[in-house]
Amino acid sequence: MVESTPQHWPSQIAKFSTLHPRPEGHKFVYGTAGFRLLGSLLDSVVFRVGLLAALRSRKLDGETIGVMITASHNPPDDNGVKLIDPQGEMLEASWETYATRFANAETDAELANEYLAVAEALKINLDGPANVVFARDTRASGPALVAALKDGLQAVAADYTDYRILTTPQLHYIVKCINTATTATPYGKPTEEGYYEKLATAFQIVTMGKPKSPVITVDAANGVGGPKLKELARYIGSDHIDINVVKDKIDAVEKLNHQCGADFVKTQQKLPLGLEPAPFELYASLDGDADRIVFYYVDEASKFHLLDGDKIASLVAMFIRDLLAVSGVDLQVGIVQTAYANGSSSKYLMDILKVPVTVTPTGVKHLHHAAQLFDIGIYFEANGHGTVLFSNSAMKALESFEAQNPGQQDAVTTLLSLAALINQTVGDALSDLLLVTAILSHKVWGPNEWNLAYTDLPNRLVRVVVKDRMAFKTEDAERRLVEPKGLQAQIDALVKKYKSGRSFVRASGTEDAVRVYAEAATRLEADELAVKVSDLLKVL
Ligand code: NG1
Ligand code: ZN
Repeated sequence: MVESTPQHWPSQIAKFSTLHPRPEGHKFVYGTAGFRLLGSLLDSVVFRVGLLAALRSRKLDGETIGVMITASHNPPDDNGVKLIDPQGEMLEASWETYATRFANAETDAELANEYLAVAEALKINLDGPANVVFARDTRASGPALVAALKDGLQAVAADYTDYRILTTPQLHYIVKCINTATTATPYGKPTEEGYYEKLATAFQIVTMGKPKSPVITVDAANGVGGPKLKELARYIGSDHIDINVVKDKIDAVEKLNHQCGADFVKTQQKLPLGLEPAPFELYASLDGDADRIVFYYVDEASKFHLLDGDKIASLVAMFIRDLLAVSGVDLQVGIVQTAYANGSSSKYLMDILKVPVTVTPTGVKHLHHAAQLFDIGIYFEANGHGTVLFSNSAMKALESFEAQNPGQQDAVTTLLSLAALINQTVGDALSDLLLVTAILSHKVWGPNEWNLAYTDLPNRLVRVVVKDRMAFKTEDAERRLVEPKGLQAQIDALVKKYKSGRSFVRASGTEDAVRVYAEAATRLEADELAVKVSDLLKVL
């Protein structure tokens, strides 16, 4: 019997918590991707996230909070959990601390006390309603973690809906739909079907009268994106789009992200295992929860060409800038990148397209917030996670614009449909796939024409395991090290020796390691610089 009145919750939390014991000696941290580690270590964490989600909803007068269980591009045995705020955004930063505190409470009683302490400190009315929705990806550890989450929600009498298996961006979409349902600008129908209908309709409008793009082959990383993309393509119809999904074995759980998927292709800079591409045809890879996408193709000499997040951002920036110029609507477009953006892309965006570029620390929340400062903010991480945000005032300007000629009208209609096509909550591989396809069909471009905008500087990303990654402190959007002292000067001295050289070191937010990034004029030099900077870390 579960008690629904707040005075019973401390004892109820403690009681339920005994079913979800905290693994000893483990320190959990809510990082840029929420909690992420071996699925077998997550049971207590997910139970406690259930408690926190309910508390967050009560703090916000019953607005719906999302909980996504996924470890994205990580190996199949990992899992993770993160919270989604009411507008479909990442959890507000100040609550990451509470998440970490809950996860690390030593005893069941201490956990119950933490709960009351946070409720009191934030003056949360525990008699108020709590609404939570959740979903998971295809990992084997998912169902048991969902059971733990439900226990957490029941312990504090939260109302919840289980959306079962979804991509991460689909759950973000649903959260925003629920919380905007009764407002003047409802985002859409809060169902998986509603998501497909919205994207399919927008895609059909954006591409109306344009030639259908040639087939795109999509590697779904053997994850949740496979079946969802097929469903989306069905809604759009084969008259409008031709998508061939490969690596779609969601039942072979050990194959998830294994030698395929967006992270593999981006970091290895090569094709997914077993893919035999036809020259100049477009290919794409999703990650395990379908919030990242990268594109690629091979030329007549079978040379591999990657079209990553920077190339996507550049294509989209060019397209939107040109549409705005034709429409005559005066809106400011801006780009947000991280230090991992290829130097050539930033140069192209600033010098050729003449759009302002902001650089933020790694982590989608930073990019998202910076993009909100523009009328139309385009943000992409080089790894393929990104989206385009249309501000409320941009939407109003477009909706109320009185076109003087059919050309202007067309451009405004396309811009408005883009706003519907592009997921406004978070980077979304399926939505981004449609966005790129639509632009290529407008331009009648293949991947080669797209790739011509600029030539990437050869680059290398290396993961280095160190004794204490927390010793690495950065400034200037993570581009320079402040600590360990003296290291940045050594990096600078190395970089100076390479033409177009650039390198930086930062601690990963998702793994116990630091990352070294290096780029230079040639492949050989980029590799050498990466090795030399990595060697500096080995002596620490
Ligand atoms: P960390 O582990 O902090 O480098 C990685 C990605 C981020 C972001 C997060 C969340 C790189 C270099 N880093 O972060 O961009 O996507 O994972 O998944 O790609
Ligand atoms: Zn992901």
